[in-house]
This record gives sequence, structure tokens and C-alpha cells, in this order.
Amino acid sequence: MSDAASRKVLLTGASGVLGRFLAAELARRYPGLVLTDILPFPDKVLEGARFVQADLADAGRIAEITEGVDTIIHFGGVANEKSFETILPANIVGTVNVFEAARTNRARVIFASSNHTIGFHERDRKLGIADRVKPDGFYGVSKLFGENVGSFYFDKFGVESVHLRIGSALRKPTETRHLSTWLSYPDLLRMVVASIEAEKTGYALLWGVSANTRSWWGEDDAARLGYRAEDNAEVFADKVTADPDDPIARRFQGGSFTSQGYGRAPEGKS
Ligand code: 15L
Repeated sequence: MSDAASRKVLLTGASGVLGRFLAAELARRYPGLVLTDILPFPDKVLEGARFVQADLADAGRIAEITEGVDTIIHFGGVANEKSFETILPANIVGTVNVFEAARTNRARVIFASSNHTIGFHERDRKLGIADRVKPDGFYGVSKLFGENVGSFYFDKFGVESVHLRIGSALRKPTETRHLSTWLSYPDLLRMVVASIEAEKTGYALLWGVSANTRSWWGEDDAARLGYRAEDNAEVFADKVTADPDDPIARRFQGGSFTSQGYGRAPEGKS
């Protein structure tokens, strides 16, 4: 990769909550930053950056706006559980369009994956990246699709990608689950910057979680990229509220995503 200041970075999902935070931070570091989203950008675009409105599902448009970039930070797409029809265009078709653009431009992709790829693991398990995936909905399945497209594009075409299985990226944890899943904004930024600036990444998978005492997630590729989380949700332990009174959500790591439309009979009945 080239040196930091000369990187040509493009951020998808720039108008989303995390996108807006990253847009402001990355504009300061990477002159020429390109921001994109299907929705208009709600903030003032910082000097040195520019915004282009585009639909991730439109392959031609994505090819056009990614021309000449060497790093694609792919945070675009549907960010919650929805029907398959809703997830399909941006999260499936759009992700392939992004990886195709990366292949053409020999760019690296940094992909916002999610803890909902493993949401149906019970809360008493500590996971590493080698553990079985257990998506908790079409959203989680779409994030696994992105991770797998990344693996395939690396093995077949040498396209590097870093996949961040983001927990709960919030300014502050608000409920008990977040004491395990919280990713602070400063840790998110450090993780993205380390992923951009690592000399080589190959295919890498990281837990997008702060150094929480109660974290459910451990071993990953972070050290290899020179990244280490610094914040710890435990400092908020006496300020969070109890998780919603929902036995399924409380049982699994994915929380409320797991109980949405849950259709299994109670244990022992089928
Ligand atoms: C996610 O992947 C969602 O995008 C976010 O809205 C939160 O629900 C988060 O996971 C979480 O699990 O807390």
C-alpha cells in the first residue's frame, strides 16, 4: 500500500450513523476522501472530501465512483434485521459490486460485518474467529456473505479485505448486553485506521469490540494488523439498565435480533 496521506479512500454508507462519524474523522486524515450513500449526506462535507450519491446495487455507478481508489471502507447497506427482499440489493448485490470495484482497482476493502453473524451463540460462550458461525437473521446471513466474498476474492484474485464483526458501536453502552458487546467510537476509528494502514492484511477477520472485561469475543487477526482495543465498557457498569425482559434475547449473544420472529418450540417440546 502507499503511504497514509496519498491513500485514495472511499467510504460507503457515509450518511449512516457510523458513516457520519467516520466521514468527519477520515476526511482529516485522507485528503481526497470520497463519501457515498444512497441517501443525501446530512452534514457539511469537510474540506478535501466530496460526496457522491449512489446506489450500491447499481454496478455501473459503483464502478464509476470507485475509479482510482485504493481503499474502500464498505459501511453501506441495510444495518438491521429486515426481509430478504429488503436486504438483497444493497447487502448482497452491492457487496459484490464493491468487491468487483476493488478487484478492478487493486484496492483493499474494509467491511463492516456484524456480531449478528454469530448471534445464536449462547452468552456463556467465549468465541474466536475459528468458531462456527450462527447468524441470527437475513441481516447476519448477508454479513457472512460479505465475509465469504472477501475470502473468495482474496484466494482467487488477491484482493485484500478486513472484516470487522462490529458489536454495539455506540457513544456509550446503555444496557447490560453492551457491557459485553460495546465498541467505543475511538476504538472503531483506531480499528479502521489500522486496517487502512497495515502494510499487508490478506484476508483478516476482527471482532469489532472494545477491551470489555465481559467481552464474549477473543482471538482474531487484530494483532497481525497492529491494532489493539483500548476502551472498556465496565466503566459504565453502574449506569446501564437491565436488558429487556425477553428470555430468548437474554439467552443469545445477538440479543433482540434472535427473538425477532423466533419460531422454535420451547426446549424439550420438539
Ligand atoms: C448491528 O449490527 C446493528 O447494525 C446495530 O444497530 C446494533 O443492533 C448492533 O448490531 C448490536 O448488536 O448491538
